[in-house]
Amino acid sequence: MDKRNVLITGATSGIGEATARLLASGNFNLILCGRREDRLLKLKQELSAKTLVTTLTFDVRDKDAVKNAIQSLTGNWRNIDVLINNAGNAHGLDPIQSGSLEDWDAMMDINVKGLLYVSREVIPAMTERKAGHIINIGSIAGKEVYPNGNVYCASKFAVDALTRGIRMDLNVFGIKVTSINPGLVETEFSMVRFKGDTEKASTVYKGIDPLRGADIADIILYVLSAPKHVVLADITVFPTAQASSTLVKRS
Ligand code: NDP
Ligand code: 8X3
Repeated sequence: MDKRNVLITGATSGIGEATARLLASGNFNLILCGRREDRLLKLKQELSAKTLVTTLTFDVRDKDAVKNAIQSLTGNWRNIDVLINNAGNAHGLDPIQSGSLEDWDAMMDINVKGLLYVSREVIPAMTERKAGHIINIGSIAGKEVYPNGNVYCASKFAVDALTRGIRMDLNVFGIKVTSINPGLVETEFSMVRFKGDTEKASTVYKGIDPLRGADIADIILYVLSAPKHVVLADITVFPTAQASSTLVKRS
């Protein structure tokens, strides 16, 4: 079987980077995306020993940049078989009455509109070829709201709704759509949420054995390994210590 071309947004750290590393050893060519070009180039250099890798540096908030980047792909790279919409973050953890407008804009613009811009650019070639697989990285925050999670939760609820809507619209084309909804994964996520406050960030994972990016990568590989007639539609995954957004057993 020919190698599949996989476009991963947010490949510069955490879940996206771990997924790139795992898929590089499989039957996949990689289009790695993110804003931090130095990291993309370093990863490309490393993974090129295993598979074909190209990089696209853009901010998913910038619709022209998204369009230009994806349209700059040439040759076989234009045939994107798998789109992994992973780029995203939480910004802040504040009650609604004192939340920052900049944080709210960032979450809605990146997690929701960014996912839409990338999807809109990639999907038409999939519908033309009547083939493809879209994997959206949602969150348990897109299934349950938690205190002070307000806008981040809203952005991930939107991702959940979009995943379902995209699945319906693309059903006629035989395109698979999967949503993966993790609980606590130790990545740069909390460093971003708490704006570089290492103390606050490490508290999130204190007393538990959290998920790692590599755990989500394993699930993505499993999802991509299913036979043609099988789609894993919606997966929620927790570390064993977690039972819901708010119920976590800490030592
Ligand atoms: P990281 O902070 O480690 O990774 C986030 C990635 O998103 C980075 O590669 C970053 O790249 C990219 N990104 C952020 N903003 C932009 C932007 N404006 N334009 C382009 N790329 C952007 O966090 P995770 O790996 O944990 O997060 C990945 C996904 O998983 C997110 O959607 C997150 O909501 C979701 N998630 C995470 C959980 C967790 O507990 N960690 C749990 C559930 C879901 P760069 O900065 O280079 O642009
Ligand atoms: C990330 C998981 O619980 O921090 O989406 O919102 S949580």
